[in-house]
Amino acid sequence: MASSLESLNRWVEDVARLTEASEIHWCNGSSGEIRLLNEQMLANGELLALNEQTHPGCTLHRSSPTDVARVEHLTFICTRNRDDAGPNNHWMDPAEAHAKLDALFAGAMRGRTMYVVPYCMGPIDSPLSRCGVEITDSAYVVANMRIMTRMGAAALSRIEREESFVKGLHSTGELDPDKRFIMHFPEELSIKSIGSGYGGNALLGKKCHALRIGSWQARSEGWLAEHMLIVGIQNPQGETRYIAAAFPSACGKTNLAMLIPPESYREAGWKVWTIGDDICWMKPGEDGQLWAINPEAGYFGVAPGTDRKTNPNALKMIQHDTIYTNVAVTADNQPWWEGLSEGQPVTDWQGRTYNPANGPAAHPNSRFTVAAQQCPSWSPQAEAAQGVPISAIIFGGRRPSLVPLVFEARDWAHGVLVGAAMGSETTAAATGAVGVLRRDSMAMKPFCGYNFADYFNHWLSFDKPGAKLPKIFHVNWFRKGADGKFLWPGFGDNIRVLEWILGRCAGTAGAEETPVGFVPGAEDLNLKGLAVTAAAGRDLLGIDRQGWQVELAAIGEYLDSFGARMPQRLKDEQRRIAEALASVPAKTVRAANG
Ligand code: OXD
Ligand code: MN
Repeated sequence: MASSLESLNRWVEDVARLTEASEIHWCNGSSGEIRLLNEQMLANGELLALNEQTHPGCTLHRSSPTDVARVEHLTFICTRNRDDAGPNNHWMDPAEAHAKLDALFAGAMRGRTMYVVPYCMGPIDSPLSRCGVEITDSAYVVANMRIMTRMGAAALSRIEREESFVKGLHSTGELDPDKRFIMHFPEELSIKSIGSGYGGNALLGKKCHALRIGSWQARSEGWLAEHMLIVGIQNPQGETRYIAAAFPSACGKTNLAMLIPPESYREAGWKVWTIGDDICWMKPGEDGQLWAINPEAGYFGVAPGTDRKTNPNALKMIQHDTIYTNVAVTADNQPWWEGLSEGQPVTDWQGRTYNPANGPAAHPNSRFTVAAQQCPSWSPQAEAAQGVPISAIIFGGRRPSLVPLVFEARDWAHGVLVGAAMGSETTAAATGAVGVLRRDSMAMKPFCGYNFADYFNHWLSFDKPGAKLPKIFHVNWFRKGADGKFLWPGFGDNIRVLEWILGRCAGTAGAEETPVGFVPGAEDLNLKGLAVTAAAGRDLLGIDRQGWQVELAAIGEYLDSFGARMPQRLKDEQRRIAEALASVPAKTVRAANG
């Protein structure tokens, strides 16, 4: 018996019998254990050593070329009632899903070691944290889980104390895309994933547990599991305020979480602290504020584009003790990816001699896995059991037109609508039509474990007497001018927008009231030292009434697409804004405190 928890032992035995694993290894998370696993993987080629002088402790994993990303079309939410999964998810009946997957798991670990990985999502002593156990036949998954979660003996003790955990069963199977499924059973708090060794499909603590099962748990227990970064902004007075922000992919979440302020701000005493770059769990505290933790202990970040200029903190962070996946390597065995200004690739992500005719040297979704504490801007508050109080929630998307640089929702219900309506426009850089808007409510489209209509209702439910909820904002770093160029410099200068946001929270920053929300006037934002012309400023902060009327109609259609479960309060909010746009004269009203 490996645990004092009978239900855990029984499950492990059942899985071992079904999969015919040749050995069972209970992971304790010790440094000796990981050293041995790494030695084994280096010996069998699952990991390759990188240049020990320039990148001490770093290794490279090359995945199967057909197994390089999350597979949304093979990801299912299996609830008894199909409507509980909602139109935002692929659904399968739980009995059918279990039968299908158990047939694939039968004998899947023959000749393989089955690792039992107890883990805790969040600080080990936090009441906000939740635990799980992943069974996997991949040593690479174990090594990644050890970085991304609090894994091992301490997590097992908590599981035994609480007698409750999320069950995740994973096998790389045959790595056959036709036999690949990521199934979630929220009513049973369990996950079954087979046929992929890729991060989001195989590190079950991350998207599967912390978001899909987590969002379900959060609804039943009164908290929120969100696809958000958490960042602390320290002002010149030495006060730190925390912001949680949701963006769809390719909108700079990791960069914002690790932002380095421009020199003038640094000299004035501004500092940015990183708590998390991908997932945020928030719960109302006794004081009515939302308190947040990052359930993860590491970053599983996209390598391409990471450079001294875009994210110097990230580049420093991944210089040592990092697992790289599907990057290219240089002649002297250093990791390399597109967008890295130093070095030249000689071997591509598939291990072939680099030839530009074969496409990029590093896979566009190549990754680094690294402990959060290695980030130069890592905040010790990331370990705080009570979490950090959230002053502002930001939603954002890539909107080349219409949507201003920043606006503030007038209240919580309006903010929920802003999050529900969130989306990104496709650009010329991607295949397909340009300027097509894809709605991705709260950046949770691939990750919400239940019906979006119920999810919006859950968000609305936080607005109750005694609640001291954060203010909600929308930002758009990607607004373009008539010449097709970005109007806003972005990156470190985004702190100027965060300063306004925190000023609004403190009641010190001015704004103009418009039908779509509170927008800063040019004089309300610190633009000192920026080459933003007055005309660009007007474009960045202006409200095009006609354009917004079209947008509101589209938002109304989107809400209606969820049918009868869509909360009336959200529809009323959409109607209120549509009516205000139709009736309010184009002039705006100044408001110091909103
Ligand atoms: C994602 C990720 O795909 O964080 O959102 O990996
Ligand atoms: Mn993510």
